[in-house]
Amino acid sequence: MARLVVVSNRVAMPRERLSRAGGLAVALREALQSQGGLWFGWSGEVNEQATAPDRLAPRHARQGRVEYAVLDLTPEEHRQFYLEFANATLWPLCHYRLGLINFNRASWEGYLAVNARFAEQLVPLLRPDDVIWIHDYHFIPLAAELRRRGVQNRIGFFLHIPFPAPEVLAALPGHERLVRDLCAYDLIGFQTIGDVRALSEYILHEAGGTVSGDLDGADGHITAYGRSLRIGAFPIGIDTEEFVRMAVAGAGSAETRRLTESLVGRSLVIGVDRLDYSKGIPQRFEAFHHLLGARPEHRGKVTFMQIAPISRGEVAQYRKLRNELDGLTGRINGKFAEFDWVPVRYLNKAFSRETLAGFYRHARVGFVTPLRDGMNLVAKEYVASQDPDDPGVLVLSRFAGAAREMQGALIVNPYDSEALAEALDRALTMPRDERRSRWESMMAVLRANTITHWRERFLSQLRA
Ligand code: ADQ
Repeated sequence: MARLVVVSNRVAMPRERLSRAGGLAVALREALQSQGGLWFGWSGEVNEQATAPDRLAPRHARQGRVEYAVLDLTPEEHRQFYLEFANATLWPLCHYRLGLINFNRASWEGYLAVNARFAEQLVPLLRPDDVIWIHDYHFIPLAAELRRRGVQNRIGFFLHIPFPAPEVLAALPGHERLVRDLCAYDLIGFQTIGDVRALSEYILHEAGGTVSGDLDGADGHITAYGRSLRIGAFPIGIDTEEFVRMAVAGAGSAETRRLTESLVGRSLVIGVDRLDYSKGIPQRFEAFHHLLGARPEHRGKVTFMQIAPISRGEVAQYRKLRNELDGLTGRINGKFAEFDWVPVRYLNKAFSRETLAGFYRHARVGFVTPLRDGMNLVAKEYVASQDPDDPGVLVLSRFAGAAREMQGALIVNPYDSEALAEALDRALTMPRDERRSRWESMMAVLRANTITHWRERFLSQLRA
């Protein structure tokens, strides 16, 4: 079988512990191991000494059948490509937050230049029959840069975050170039049919291209800019059985026991996210505030625990969110806490996946309220971690990609804090039979669409 080449912004190097790296890294590494391959991307390092990018050669490692090649960024590349264009322009754009976009031409040029440099340094490592799989918004132009350098291999792209509607995308100066470059791929995979439709609309109405085939069946065809390619929805999954196993093990861990003891019989509502404004965390806090105000019977009986490690701390919008949440925590606890009960526990730290699984299993409610999310794996992990006999309830935003599959959840509008509070009340008082039947329907989906299925579906489509 032809070699697989994976390109992603962060590469999980051989020595990195995968318990921290997460399900996606494990799935990609498995695919590379089984057929042999190369994993290429940013090392995660900024080389302070390097001012000229062309002097930064890739660093190589090898483990089993997998080769790794990673590149450092110069301080300027890191700022323009990563902090500014990827995370302060594309990220808010794709999450429908036009008001948060920070666009400047220098960072756009920097983004294109890093993609060109990565292409330049990847080309000599490629073999003619390699199948190339590029991940996420950092590398949209990479295939086009490879094509400019004569690469004719199959190249697939998977976007982990939402693809915005054309009216939103058109707010980005340079959107034409971005979509034209996107069409250099042979297959584009999105999380949901909504994202597929958004690109199709753009192709039809902005690019003057054509769209045909079965969009719902993940077999769409587009022609535009002199190229023809396939598009489809490939909703990402989790390693469901591994989560079931971890949740059982995690539930018996010292941490989960300490958590359970500290709750002294109170119900737990849990939120777990990177600290990101797309996740709707302030709305969640407001909803809990509403619940305690409108439903006094829950006071002293429910604890809300939000786990949110700091992410992208160098970007201004993220610092602002942090201040907002610090304020909300203080306000809610100041108003409702008793000498023996604190309503909100807010933690800026990460936990191992096993500990999280144990916490999820103990939580009566999984509270997942993003304002926009490509998929949201926490929602799936929460469901997989439940005790089949006495499962908790998932309260899930309609704007998470996961809402299309997790129909057994209480689906909510995260902008409506009062409705969120009502959903929390309903979840906290839901009879066991209803919890079970909802959980079983979601678990069936998680067993049918694991992360391994996702990877294999995408790769077989790319090879076909
Ligand atoms: P993210 O925005 O990072 O991913 P998500 O899908 O929720 O969002 O994945 C987060 C992962 O990190 C989960 O596996 C979760 O368990 C883990 N995690 C979160 N908080 C943690 C904590 N405090 N400690 C330890 N682990 C934690 C992007 C897109 C999503 C899409 C994924 C995968 O934004 O929409 O689902 O990629 O495609």
